[in-house]
Amino acid sequence: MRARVNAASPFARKVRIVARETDLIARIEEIDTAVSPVAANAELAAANPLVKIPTLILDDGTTLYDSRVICEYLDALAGNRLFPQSGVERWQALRLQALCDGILDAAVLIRYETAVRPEAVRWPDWIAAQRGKIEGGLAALEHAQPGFGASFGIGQVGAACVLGYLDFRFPDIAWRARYPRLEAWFAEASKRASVHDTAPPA
Ligand SMILES: N[C@@H](CCC(=O)N[C@@H](CS)C(=O)NCC(=O)O)C(=O)O
Repeated sequence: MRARVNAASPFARKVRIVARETDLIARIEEIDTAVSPVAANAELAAANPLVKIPTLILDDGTTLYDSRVICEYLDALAGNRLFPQSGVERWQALRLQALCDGILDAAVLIRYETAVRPEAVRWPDWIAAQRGKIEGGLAALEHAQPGFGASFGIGQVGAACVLGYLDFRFPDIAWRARYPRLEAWFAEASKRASVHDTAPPA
């Protein structure tokens, strides 16, 4: 399998962590792929009409996207270690994943608004509203459902990607000052090889 990813992408990091947690990494070639929301990468476009990473290309040429689909596919291949298969645990895990993906959506939108959109047409209200979603999401994560810290499943994969991305792109958010439980949890989670080895560039 080939995975189109890059070291800065928090969504790609979800897949990179899952590939390591499931021990499938030896079967996956990670291909560093540059993306821009305003300049389509032609090679990536051939595999994914949405021109986004992560994209997984299976050995038979089938492509899978987005991060949720790829993570669950890899986990199924490995015998379901990270996605509970049924019951309340499954919905809690999927909701936690959705919460983390939503925080990342808001953060990536701010990143594009501030790093890609020309300064003359930036929209401060838009940035503030997305920032509000990040704060609301972090508060919900801090008080997440019972069991958040007790295991490492797809929700926790997402949380590690959120906190790592905020440290990488938005140090001004200084989330540790307001979310002590997340701080303690992330310190522990960062010791996992899958999290440590996929950290964004310093
Ligand atoms: N919902 C998607 C989001 C993926 C995404 O937004 N990836 C970004 C990089 S972090 C991307 O490829 N952006 C290029 C673009 O928006 O055209 C997923 O979970 O995989």
